[in-house]
Amino acid sequence: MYGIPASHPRYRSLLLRAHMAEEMERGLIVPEGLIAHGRGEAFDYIIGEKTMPFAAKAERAAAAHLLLAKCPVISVNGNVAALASKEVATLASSLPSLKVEVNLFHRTPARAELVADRLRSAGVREILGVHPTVRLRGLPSDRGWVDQNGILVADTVLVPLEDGDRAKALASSGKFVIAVDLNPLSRTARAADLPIIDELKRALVRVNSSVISLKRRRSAWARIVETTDGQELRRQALAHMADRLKRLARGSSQEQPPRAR
Ligand code: PTJ
Repeated sequence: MYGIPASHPRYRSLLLRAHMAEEMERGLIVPEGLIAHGRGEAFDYIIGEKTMPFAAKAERAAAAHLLLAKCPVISVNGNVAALASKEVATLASSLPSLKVEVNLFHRTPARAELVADRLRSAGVREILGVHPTVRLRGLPSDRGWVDQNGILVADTVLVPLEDGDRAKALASSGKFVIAVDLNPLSRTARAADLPIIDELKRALVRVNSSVISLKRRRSAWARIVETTDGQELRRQALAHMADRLKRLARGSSQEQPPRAR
């Protein structure tokens, strides 16, 4: 596909890049979105391109938080729509209280419609944020435009591939912020109450499985939430990356950089 030989050791990664480039040509993602994707790839390369225990724990805790929330919202930008619309739709159908809201940094009415169309084709029934009328306090960029029935009144917001200013503004307005970001050093990961240091698609699949398995175990939700320290999990991600790099630098045969995906 895309003229990339299937035998290439980084075939899946190259395929995904070609898909993202195509999404940029369609206008779903912005050129800056390609840069953000490349940054994510670099961090995932260091992590080892798989979900590590600190992420698995955060994903389970995210499910418990979303189940406990009165008004949970997932915020969707261009990159999220291009990478994981299907996973967003699956999560929204497993958790009917979850609202799906389009929120863009580089907002144009046409892009907001494109993101909404992509979500609709993936199976999301109700999409907020396409014509937002209110602003979130403390956020001067276009990300400040929010839906009065969504992020404005949300108590818990899941913000994948986010910008630090917005994560901070959401947290300062009293919302519980769950971020998905492969970069544990980002301002978003540092500002979030619960940073999930994992790749977006892997993270959403696991949050969804945990929602399904925890749905009937209401008594477990509060305990999971109380025993999870998001910032401690972020520090564990950093420690894992530092250890892995040290092992690789020593030439450990057990720890090869990722190859085929
Ligand atoms: O669609 P728009 O207009 O709202 O713009 C979206 C972008 C992505 C351009 C905007 O949000 C942006 O500039 O994001 P940043 O500040 O570059 O942050 C994106 C973060 O997501 C970076 O820290 C990346 O490491 C991380 N990231 C990239 N791809 C993935 C990821 N994290 C998890 N999974 C990924 N697939």
